[in-house]
Amino acid sequence: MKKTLVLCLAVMMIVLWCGPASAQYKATMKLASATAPDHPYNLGAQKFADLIKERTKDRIQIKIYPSLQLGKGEREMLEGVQQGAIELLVTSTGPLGGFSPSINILDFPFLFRDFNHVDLVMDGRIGRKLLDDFEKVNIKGLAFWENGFRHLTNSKLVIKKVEDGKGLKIRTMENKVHLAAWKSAGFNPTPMAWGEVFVAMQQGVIDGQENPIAVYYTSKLWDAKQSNLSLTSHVYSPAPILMSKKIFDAMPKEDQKLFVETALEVAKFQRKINRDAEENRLKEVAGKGVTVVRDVDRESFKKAMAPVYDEFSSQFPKAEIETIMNAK
Ligand code: EAX
Repeated sequence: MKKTLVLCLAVMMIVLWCGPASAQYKATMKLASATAPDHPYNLGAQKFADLIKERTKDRIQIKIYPSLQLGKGEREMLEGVQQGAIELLVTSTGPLGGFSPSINILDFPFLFRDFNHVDLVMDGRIGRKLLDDFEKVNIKGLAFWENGFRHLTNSKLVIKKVEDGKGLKIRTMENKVHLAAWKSAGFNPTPMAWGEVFVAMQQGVIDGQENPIAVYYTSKLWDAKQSNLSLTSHVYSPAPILMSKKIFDAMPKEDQKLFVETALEVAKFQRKINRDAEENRLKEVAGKGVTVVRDVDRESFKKAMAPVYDEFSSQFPKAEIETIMNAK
């Protein structure tokens, strides 16, 4: 009895002396992305880094590496996260299906009605499940930040309805659902890592691509002959912030909780700056001579891309899709 008491006292002394485990934990981490420094990915990343630094009283420092500084594409950087060489990554869903297949359910065209619908699903049970599925491949899903609704651009012509773009050579992300959607729409799509797209468009290897306004604007795609921007909003693009599970698990519980909570908090901030900037950016690029097509016949794209739902119905049954579509 006396021995046990002494032991407990000793442990208590050590804990009091050393303080909670987190007090000892110090780290410097890298947070990577594929986009330009002023893209909302990196504005969110800086906010996250600042909050983590403040809330851990400088114990955890996070340095931001935008513009593919840590890899030639999002796939390669995600492999770095799996190995623990890169601690954190904000990425599109482009190559993610190759790591966690369930995430591709978010890549179906015209799945989301609007931003409210998006927030409902991403911040709800479905979103959390899709993030947690990454743990099977040594990746910790923290939260869903935003890329945005994607729009079609090209160097050749004004596109209002899907027929206008038949046979056009466009780049898609390395994403089987996106590729199938554009094939079904009669375009000539080719998957390509983001780092290769700008030069491929400048050299006319491809005629067009599709991305949210923030990517179009912060990557200055009008300098790559993308003078026609059709507001197709044909698919919503989330951007999960992912962490090396090895490094996440090595952090004290308090810090793990802090990372998840702060990532969820920054998601609201990051989505807001992305959405609030869109209209002004459209006006600005129109001022640079870009043809911004607002009256796109979206129904023509929706109809032309609809067959992909059947094409992948064995992997993504109708019921699962409808659960997302009908979320209110
Ligand atoms: O994540 O590859 C893409 O088109 C993505 O939208 C871009 O890399 C930002």
